[in-house]
Amino acid sequence: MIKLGLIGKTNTGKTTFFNAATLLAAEVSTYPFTTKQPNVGVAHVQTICVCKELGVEDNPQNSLCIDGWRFLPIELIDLPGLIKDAWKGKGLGNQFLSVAAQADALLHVVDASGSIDAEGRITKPGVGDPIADVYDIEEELVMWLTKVIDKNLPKAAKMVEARKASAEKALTSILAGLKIEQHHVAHALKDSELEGKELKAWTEDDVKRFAWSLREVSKPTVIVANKMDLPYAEENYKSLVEEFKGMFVVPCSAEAELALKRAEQKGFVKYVPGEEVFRVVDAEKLTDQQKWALEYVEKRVMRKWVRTGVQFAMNIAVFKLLGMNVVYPVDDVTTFSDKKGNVLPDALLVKPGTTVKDLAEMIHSDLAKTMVHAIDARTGLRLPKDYELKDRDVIKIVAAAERR
Ligand SMILES: Nc1nc2c(ncn2[C@@H]2O[C@H](COP(=O)(O)OP(=O)(O)OP(=O)(O)O)[C@@H](O)[C@H]2O)c(=O)[nH]1
Ligand SMILES: [Mg+2]
Repeated sequence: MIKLGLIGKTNTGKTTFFNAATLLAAEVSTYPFTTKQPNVGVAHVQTICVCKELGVEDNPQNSLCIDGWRFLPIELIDLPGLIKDAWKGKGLGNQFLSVAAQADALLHVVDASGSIDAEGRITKPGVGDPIADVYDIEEELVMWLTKVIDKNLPKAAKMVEARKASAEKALTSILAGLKIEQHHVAHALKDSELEGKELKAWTEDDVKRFAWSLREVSKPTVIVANKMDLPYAEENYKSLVEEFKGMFVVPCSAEAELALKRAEQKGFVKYVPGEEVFRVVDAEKLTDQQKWALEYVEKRVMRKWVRTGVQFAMNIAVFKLLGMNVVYPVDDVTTFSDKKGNVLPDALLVKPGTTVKDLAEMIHSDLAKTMVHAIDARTGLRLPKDYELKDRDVIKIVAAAERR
């Protein structure tokens, strides 16, 4: 399953985001460092389902379909707030950074209202400096990565000397535990202009440059500008967009999303996460406080920022940064169903470049061994094993036994 990690300073709203996205009740408070252990839960990314286009009523098994939106499961990891010098092992720094490294992409949550001070304590909005906060956390990640590379570089240099591996392969092997792949290493070597340089000749500065670049390519990151419902957030959001050009900065109110999800669960409102509207079901039943809260969300968040940003931030990470495609394996190309008659039962997230052979492998290793070809269910066309899957493909895999 694709993993997204929530990182950021303490009190920026990571756990609130996590709770809104997974609807689990993990501890939230205004005290710094409330989260002591990583929380792991299942959230969903959202895409337009193929059911409407194909004119069928689906019954999803591995995912959900709500009003024509397909929600696919991903893993969300809520990390304890990072502190300055976490990379030196302060607090439980090292441990948390290794958990962050297991993520495919990161959501960097920042308090856009500036209502936390440099130490992460809640103060008045407008006091804190969200841009500096982002840089502080980035610095921690890079310093930690630098430390890991530094420590293992002699090992990689030895592998190269013994002609056991190229520099690229040797570096990949020492970084394997951090979900860093060879193409990331190749990219970072090029970016940091270290392609031809012998590993044993690397200076401290080389290692740091390489770590910066590796951090960027291996852990694509969305900046989540949270607490957009508070004063000062709009100005800070604009500065964040200006400062981090080339990155996605998503305006967000995790608190608003949580309020809407809870109201939806109680049946007070009709709300599809990520949709730009919510509707009060029965205004009579609401208490004054609930009415006030929903009006606050409507006025401060939805009307101004169109959406709460929680769903949007996860969608951006998975579809824009990681470029994932969604494919629908089926067994019957006329009814688009599985053997049990479930229509469009599964939707799978696949990396760009995934072939039908890889898809067969994802479904079952035996299927990969016996497959002969695949069929595009929309057109009935036969697809070779090395056909690269596209977004929204509906695919039947034909195995040897059922060849006609
Ligand atoms: N106004 C407003 N407050 C928010 C929002 N999101 C979170 N908060 C508040 O910010 C405070 C900190 O939230 P948490 O979710 O515990 O923050 P955290 O980043 O997980 O903190 P640590 O676990 O200590 O690192 C709480 O009082 C939340 O209610 C938001 O969108 N708007
Ligand atoms: Mg927390």
